[in-house]
Amino acid sequence: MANSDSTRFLSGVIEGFYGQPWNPSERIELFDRMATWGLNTYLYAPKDDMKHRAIWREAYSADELAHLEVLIQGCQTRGIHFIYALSPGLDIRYSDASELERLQARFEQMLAAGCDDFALLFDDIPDRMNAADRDAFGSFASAQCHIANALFRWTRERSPRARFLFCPTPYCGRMAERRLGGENYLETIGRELLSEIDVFWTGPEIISRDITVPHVQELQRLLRRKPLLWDNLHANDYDGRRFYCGPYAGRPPELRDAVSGILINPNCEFSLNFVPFRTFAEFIRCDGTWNARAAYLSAMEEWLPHFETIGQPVTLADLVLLGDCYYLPYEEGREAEAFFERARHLLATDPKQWSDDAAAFRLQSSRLRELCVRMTELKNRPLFYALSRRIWELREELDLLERYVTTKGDGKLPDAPCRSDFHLPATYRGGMVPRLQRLLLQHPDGTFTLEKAVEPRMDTDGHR
Ligand code: GDL
Repeated sequence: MANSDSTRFLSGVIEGFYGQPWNPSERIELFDRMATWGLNTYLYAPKDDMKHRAIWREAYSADELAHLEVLIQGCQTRGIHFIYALSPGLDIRYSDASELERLQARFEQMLAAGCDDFALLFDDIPDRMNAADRDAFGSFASAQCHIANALFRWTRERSPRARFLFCPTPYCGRMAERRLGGENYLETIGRELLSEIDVFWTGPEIISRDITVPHVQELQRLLRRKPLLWDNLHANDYDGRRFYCGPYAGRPPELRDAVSGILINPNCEFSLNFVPFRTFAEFIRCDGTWNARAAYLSAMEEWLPHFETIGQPVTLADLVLLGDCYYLPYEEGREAEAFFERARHLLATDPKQWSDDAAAFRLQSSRLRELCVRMTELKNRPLFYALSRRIWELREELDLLERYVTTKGDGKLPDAPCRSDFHLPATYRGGMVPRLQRLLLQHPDGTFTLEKAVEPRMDTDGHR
């Protein structure tokens, strides 16, 4: 691409999650927002575009290519890097020279479509080598460097200022500690991967709560280059019940100087990413301190017009309350957390100690519940469809809690147990997954034990 720049700080979005890829109009809307908000990179890497990963050797059809061309042009006219990624790691034979030719053929097609910048991703692949590859290269890291370097050189001959990105097999601190990819994997990458190639990293974890400057500086020493962050903070492909519309948080602004760029891989549902994109763009250009909550509140104000309804309007206070219930992976928003604590207090204490708590709880709960219902009136239907199943579930839980608190407050427990005609066994919290979830109990330190109900019963002498 004419304005491609091999040293520019990359900031932007990775479409890099599992599940249904975004559609053409969502991607163009993304580019518009990125251009307005000053983000410069879009990485095309949807795990379930089959030709990106599962059948990476197959070329795109004319129709598919036409769509990609529109995207490439859409980026170019807005001054955004369009980077095309392939993930051949599921079944590539590193020592077979014809595999490199296949990768080249795939890039060739994309070069012809106007793409200049590329990525080769080796995340989430089997952590073992076949015998021929082991004999040829000795290690996973060497095999991957060999193929990436060869492809990089080939690409630069055709696109001299191409940006070229690489995702290692261990791509976070925890994976490196577990020696994923083999001994000295990252050291080998640092030594053998050409220095012009950027290396992705997701932080201490796949989903990192915090990413500090010392953490990436330590990695920089191993990799012999500044890492490029692949930030999964707002990704929700690993849990279908959640989404994250909280702010970009847990990363200090100084981090920007310690990395070669930051790209965020967000919620699968495009329409739920307004606040993540907006706050991330603010973070990229902020100077000095970063106030995540203030950035969230201001982005929520900008998001509010998307919540126009055919009936009673949604207010900013409503939206913040709802957004706080779907904030960040490790943290609820302030109002949701306070609401949760109040509910917990009511369940744990005697009604005599409640004073105004029950009334306050009921008021807030019914407000939230009513808000969930009002979402059905949203004019923006894609936004409603993205929300609907999750907020339906929230509504059901609120309804049940209100019933329980009322029964408890009336002093009817335990003689007249709490029941609800809307929360019946099997249709409520039923199904194989919730049943399996109930078998094991996870503790705050991450360990698992048997749920009480399935622990082997003790005999009368205390033996199992
Ligand atoms: C991952 C995957 C990513 C996925 C994310 C969240 C990387 C490099 N790869 O491990 O595709 O969306 O977790 O589930 O992050």
